[in-house]
Amino acid sequence: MAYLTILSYPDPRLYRKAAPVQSVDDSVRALVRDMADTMYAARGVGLAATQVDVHKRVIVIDISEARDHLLTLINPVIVEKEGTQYSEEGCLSVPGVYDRVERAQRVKIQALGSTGESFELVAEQMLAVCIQHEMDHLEGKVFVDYLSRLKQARIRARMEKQLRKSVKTSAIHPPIF
Ligand code: GNR
Ligand code: NI
Repeated sequence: MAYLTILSYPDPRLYRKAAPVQSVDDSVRALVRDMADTMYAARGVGLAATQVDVHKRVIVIDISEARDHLLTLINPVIVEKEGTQYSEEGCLSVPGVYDRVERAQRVKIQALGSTGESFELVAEQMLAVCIQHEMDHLEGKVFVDYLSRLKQARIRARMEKQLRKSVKTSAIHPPIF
């Protein structure tokens, strides 16, 4: 198992645009495995490579209750979208922050799976929200960017305060490994 470090908002590396995967080879499959391990350990429903500082168009998602339905999306493209829905979103890169975001109700995407096969998928509700949230990460966008300037400023201040706190505690209690 390999756990990757998840970048925290407002890290500028979250604003980089990811490049398409040229070929789904063993190094990409190893990245998918490490991202899945990291997502499950962090109890997230999705993770984009951008969040672990790898700027390639790779996403893992698992919205199942049993956490046994891994969906891998490589180079995903939205080919159709319709309707609107609002839901409370959270992000592993912005811990503790949840807010309402507008998304398409239904999306049809085309992507490659972990064996390099091309497939289409129609998603609605929660899965559609998750796919749009993760695809935003690949474009260098975080859900916080949709909130008001005031909320963004508050979230930044809170994250910076948390960072200062963790820097202080790690100085007092240096990590053992
Ligand atoms: O774990 C996550 N939960 C979540 C809840 C509502 C909408 C989107 C998400 S994705 C998030 C994991 C994450 O940050 N993925 O980028
Ligand atoms: Ni996220």
